[in-house]
Amino acid sequence: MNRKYLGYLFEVAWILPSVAVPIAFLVAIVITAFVVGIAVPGNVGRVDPKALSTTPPFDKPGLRELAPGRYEAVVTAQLFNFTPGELEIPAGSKVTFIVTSRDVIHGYKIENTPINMMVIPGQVSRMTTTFDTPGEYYVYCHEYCGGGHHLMAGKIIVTPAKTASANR
Ligand SMILES: [Cu+2]
Repeated sequence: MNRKYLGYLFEVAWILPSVAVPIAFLVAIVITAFVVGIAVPGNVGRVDPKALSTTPPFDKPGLRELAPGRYEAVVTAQLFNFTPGELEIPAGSKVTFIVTSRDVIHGYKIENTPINMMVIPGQVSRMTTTFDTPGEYYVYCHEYCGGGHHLMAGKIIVTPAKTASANR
């Protein structure tokens, strides 16, 4: 084997992966877009952040019972608090959080739960979880949003589930 041929092999060893890697990326994009159906947020769940006070459900933020044990929590984030700042939820409830921002990008994270969302003006963030353990859950903004960011917090109070003796 002469030196020239070795040099050629070395060249090919680099050219092949440098062609194969972008092709693999392209295939991954095509699969996620058309087979798995992952896409950037569309028009579904968009709102006008300046018109939240007249746009349902954000015109009435708070907790709504949809069915026994099934709740919907509508929350708005703004500099530097959440509305409502405090929510009381009976233990065992399944809650869907529907959150948007009035001004800049915020975060919505509830400690010890999977709820961890970006809150983007104009976009509605939605996530569901079940609260099994009574107690206080700290809610905080985890996207730096300005001078009062470190004060931007809320609270979820999970109350012990209603006992059988409760009136129906
Ligand atoms: Cu913040």
